[in-house]
Amino acid sequence: MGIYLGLDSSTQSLTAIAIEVDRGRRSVIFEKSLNFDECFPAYGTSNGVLPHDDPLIARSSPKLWADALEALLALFSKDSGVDLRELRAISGSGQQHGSVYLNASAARTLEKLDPTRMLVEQLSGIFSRDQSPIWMDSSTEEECREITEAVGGDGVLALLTGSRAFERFTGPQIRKFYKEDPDGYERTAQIHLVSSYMASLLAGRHASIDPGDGAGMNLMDLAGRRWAHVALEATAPELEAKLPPLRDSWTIVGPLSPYWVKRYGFSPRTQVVSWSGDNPCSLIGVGLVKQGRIAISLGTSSTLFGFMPRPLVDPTGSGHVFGSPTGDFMSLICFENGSIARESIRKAHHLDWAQFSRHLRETKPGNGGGVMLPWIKPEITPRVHQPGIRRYSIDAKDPAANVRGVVEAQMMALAVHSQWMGVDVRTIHATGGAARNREILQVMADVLDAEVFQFEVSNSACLGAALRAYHAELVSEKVQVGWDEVTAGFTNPVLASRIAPDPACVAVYAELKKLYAACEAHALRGGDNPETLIAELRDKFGWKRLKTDASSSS
Ligand code: XUL
Repeated sequence: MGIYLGLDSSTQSLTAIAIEVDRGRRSVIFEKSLNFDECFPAYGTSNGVLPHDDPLIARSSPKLWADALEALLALFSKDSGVDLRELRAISGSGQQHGSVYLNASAARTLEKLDPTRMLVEQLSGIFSRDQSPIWMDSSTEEECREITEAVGGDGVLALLTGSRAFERFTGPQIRKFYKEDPDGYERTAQIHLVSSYMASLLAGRHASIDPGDGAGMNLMDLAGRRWAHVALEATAPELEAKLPPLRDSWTIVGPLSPYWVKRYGFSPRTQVVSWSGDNPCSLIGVGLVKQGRIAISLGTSSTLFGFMPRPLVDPTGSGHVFGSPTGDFMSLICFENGSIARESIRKAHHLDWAQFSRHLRETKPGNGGGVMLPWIKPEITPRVHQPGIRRYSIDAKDPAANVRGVVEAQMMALAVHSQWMGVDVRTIHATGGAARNREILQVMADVLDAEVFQFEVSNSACLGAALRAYHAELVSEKVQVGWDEVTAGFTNPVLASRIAPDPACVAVYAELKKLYAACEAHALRGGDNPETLIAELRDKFGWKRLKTDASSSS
């Protein structure tokens, strides 16, 4: 029998899932989450992000993540009922792109952690930058331009690294830090991703970066899985010396540090396995270990992703190719306005989730020709720097129209912007917190014209991390095992959860998607006012005219 622990250091919380694997028997035996805002209010985060006057800047605290790690492992060691001697390996999943800047004292501090003191107390001297830019930051437009020019254009960078330059990607963030605080950059000995930082805290030594998360930096040669020198040079001087090595996702970083062994009674034989990004981990957690299906994760961000045997770069420039933790590739598109946009509409109309769902049930697909662009935060896909909700033919005060508006917009954006992947989507694996909501998933099925399945474990990133820990241990013991075998019994969708697309609704959305694309074009690129199109749809589907008919934004 073996027990494997997965941790997920996401934007808003730290979660743990422990799995037990005993020949035929496979089960999740522990699951617990600590919400950053609620459990660690002293850091002053809101939805896991530190306050800042500039809406384009989004940072969090690496000390908060360390505090959460200690609190969760303390709780796991005391309350899980797990025999810690059976815990073979721990791996994790980190919010992608976020970076942590450590000085030269970090290596020694990590190695000599004192088990009589709290972790975070001992870390105060190791940072060359107190705050970590995270994936929601979109303040590096200038740095993206500079890097792109230096490497020879969007296409060159995308072919090399899997993505054109994106504001939230780690390379542009590093360049901004180097330009704004050259002394701080000089003092930086090691730049970690959230994933490799958390693994370093567990192992008491600097951990490597895996190709899943490394591909979210605009710094990794995607096909070669090594640092891309031309990109490093375009980003900041002496950068390679400050980056951890790139290693396979199944790399064993080392045994759990004596700190955790002495302070909380963990076994010195428990291995720390390389962490990866949350989306690569989710790919494993929903069982996408070969081509054919896609998954949609409805978390803080919305992401749509799929397994890819060979890297196929997005010619439209909005998608990414990352490494898959299986050693292959994955395609992904990311939308920043995920749970925060749904939550903000829900709160603005004083609804609980049951009322939110009721509005979805009781309103008709197509929203009477109304379209919302719910860009409450700056948006990644499409690129939107000036946040604000845009409404077309939706009354800002009508709760039902706004609920349907936000959900339909999110699903239509997923459909419209994923076409480059060229996947004929028949089946979607839905994951993330909001994938528990069947009304939201019905809209997903109808807009994307695909069957949608739910999973027993909604945090697929965390489950994927636990499965990666299991896989790495097998690899280290030279056991020949396929990913199908690793994931079997954990990642099968719940067959009874199937949500089928309704052909009548699919027909409505086929038209509404065109309207949605026209609204995006109007809002962002000065395209034609979509009113004529709205009127045509009203005639076609017999929808009534709204009093507040003109395009509105607020
Ligand atoms: C992916 C992305 C987000 C974060 C969320 O590129 O930016 O999905 O990984 O944690």
